[in-house]
Amino acid sequence: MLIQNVWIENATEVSDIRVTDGKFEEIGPDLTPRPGEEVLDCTGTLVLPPFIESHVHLDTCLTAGEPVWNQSGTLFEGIQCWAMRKEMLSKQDVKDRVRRAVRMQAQNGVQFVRTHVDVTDPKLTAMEALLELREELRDTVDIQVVAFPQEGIDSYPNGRQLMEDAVRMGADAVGAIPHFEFTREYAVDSVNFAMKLAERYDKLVDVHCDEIDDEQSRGLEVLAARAYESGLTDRVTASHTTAMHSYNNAYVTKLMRLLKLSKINFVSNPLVNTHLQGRMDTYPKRRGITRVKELLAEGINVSFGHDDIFDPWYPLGTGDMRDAVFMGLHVCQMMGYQEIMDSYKLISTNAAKTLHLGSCYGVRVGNPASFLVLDADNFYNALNRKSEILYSFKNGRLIAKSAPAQREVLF
Ligand code: 17E
Ligand code: FE2
Repeated sequence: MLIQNVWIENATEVSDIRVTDGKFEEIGPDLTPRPGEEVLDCTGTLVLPPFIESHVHLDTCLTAGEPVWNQSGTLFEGIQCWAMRKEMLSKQDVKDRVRRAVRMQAQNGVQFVRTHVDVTDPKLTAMEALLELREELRDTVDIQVVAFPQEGIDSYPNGRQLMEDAVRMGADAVGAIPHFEFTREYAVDSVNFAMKLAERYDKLVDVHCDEIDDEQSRGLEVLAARAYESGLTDRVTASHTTAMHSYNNAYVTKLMRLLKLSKINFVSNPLVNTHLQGRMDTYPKRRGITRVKELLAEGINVSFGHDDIFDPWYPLGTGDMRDAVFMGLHVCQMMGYQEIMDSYKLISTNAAKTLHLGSCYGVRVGNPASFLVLDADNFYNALNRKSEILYSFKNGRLIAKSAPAQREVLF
């Protein structure tokens, strides 16, 4: 197949792309169609690597209001609501919801997903469902599963054993939630436990770290120190880190050295943490988003996640990663021309590093032909105009398409 006349990742010159046997065979200007080759004229469109959801909770998706709505809008009431819904879980229920959510994501150009799955459940129902879905859906979406202890590791009955069980069942990554543990001592111990577990089973690490407006929440320094000392380095990710918003600048300056040494990745979730954080503030209200701009300026890898699709922590969402980018650019004040232009990397290239997808991700000759075609000339305009994703190809196969909406102004 020959895809003609596209701008690849904001390039100013157009290229053609030849896809053969599910791989990028050739990329360059004016490729000549071969006899009998399918030709797709994409003049005026933008090609990007597929979008990556680097942080979502698929097990909780599409459950908002069941059985009760989160009235306060806090993380902690969300955890209570979910604890009630968790009692009603069946594997079928989880699978039905996740299949629907994955289709919503696919419609929005998502081809890779890292999902946290709550393992503070003696039956590990959601974990079992997600591991089965990871296999069932593997032709359309690559799913990474994190064993996520929503109600704590050391503060939940049998928490350590449940974590290890989930890893033995086949989770790809180990989580933790230090800011939710009963004490600071538990917080530190739980991070140490998670890191050791990951080392023992050769897993990645992704910790819900300091998702609270408490400037005293210092799980991040523990995680980064262990990542550095253990050599796990960029296999480790700190998600949320919203307390960093409230840290004093002297501490952040000191911390930044360790963060750089540690090589850990960060995932920020601008939609959800704008909504959940600052809830105990009067005015002024803190935004509670981690210091994305400053981390990026230090050369630290940061991606954006959506975090939730219509669940106890977030009542909206269609699985569109561009919503997370749109919100993130605003609240992080990253609205320079080049920042907007490059912002697709927060849901593609940077996220690929976090997920450890390796060099086979990206629009390059020899790689699997996974890419998006957007109805725009560059990402700045695509984001601003909410341009359609015309095609989503995965390994050379079309998995989603849409046509630009017909709109008329009648004056
Ligand atoms: N659980 C949690 O601890 N934090 C979140 N942001 C979500 C679930 C969505
Ligand atoms: Fe999360």
